[in-house]
Amino acid sequence: MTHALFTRSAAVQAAFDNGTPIIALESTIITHGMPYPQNLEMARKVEAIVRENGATPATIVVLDGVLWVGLEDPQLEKLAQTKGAAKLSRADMAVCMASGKTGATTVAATMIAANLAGISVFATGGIGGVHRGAEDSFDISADLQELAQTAVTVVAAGPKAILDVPKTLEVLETLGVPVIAYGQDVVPAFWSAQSKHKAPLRLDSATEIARAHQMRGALGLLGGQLIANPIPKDAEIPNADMMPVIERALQDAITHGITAKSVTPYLLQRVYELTEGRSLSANIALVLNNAALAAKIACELTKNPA
Ligand code: PSU
Ligand code: MN
Repeated sequence: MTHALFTRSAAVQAAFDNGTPIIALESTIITHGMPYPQNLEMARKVEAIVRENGATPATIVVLDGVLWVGLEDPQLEKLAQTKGAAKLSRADMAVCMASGKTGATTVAATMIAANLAGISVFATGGIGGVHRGAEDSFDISADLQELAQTAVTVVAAGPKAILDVPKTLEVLETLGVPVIAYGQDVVPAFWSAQSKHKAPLRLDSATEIARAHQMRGALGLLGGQLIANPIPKDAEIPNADMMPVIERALQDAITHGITAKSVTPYLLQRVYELTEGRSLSANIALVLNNAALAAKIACELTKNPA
């Protein structure tokens, strides 16, 4: 079970040996994206939904220098209560592993690990992107570069609405990353199903998404695809309600001098406080919805291998 670079859980190893579908899941959402105990509840529910849809969940994290692909429940429980885990992206993953430390993987680092472990589909909440005010701060998430170079299909509810969504879409286009809205013509806005931004691409079934993933590989194109899956209507917070909350959270981040890696966790926490928990319920609902779609895509890939 131990490979040179990573360790698979028993369930992920079995799925790998049997050639059954596996879904990668990230851990930053657990350690930096949601408070305890809701983070643990979310992580368990996501794993359950992946299983219900015919795939095996592989939560990815670095624990004491070991890159895990799939966790046993006691590891998940411990991780959800871990304070001070690093937030790992492409830049810091190797240092964390080499120094025997613990770090949670962002979208970028999870894609790297998934690709190493032969996993093609990954479900999360929202990807990082171009932050508002990036013209001054230069704060652009490494998630975008990763999508451009690592062949994993990422299912998310769009870029997080705290970001500059049009600039994020422009950068993705420049990098050659397909942004595919699932079943609608506009890019979803994380907590809200709709936005005013037209989606560059649209597909309406898991089968077509799996086919597009394979077609990219066949064409020899580097990189993955971003599937923008709208939050279910009954769980969404309308854009009009979220706008003032996001504005206020962004102002507070400036007032408190929040920069770099702390920006996204700070904004998510502030939005949670300002919505009195409503944003968290929506965030959990959209992650579950993404996990179900991701599992269906992975099943299609297994059914019809390229
Ligand atoms: N999706 C969520 N909550 C999160 C994240 C995604 O619903 O906390 C995390 C992901 O790990 C993503 C990161 O990669 O936020 C983006 O951070 P940054 O903007 O610092 O690149
Ligand atoms: Mn950043």
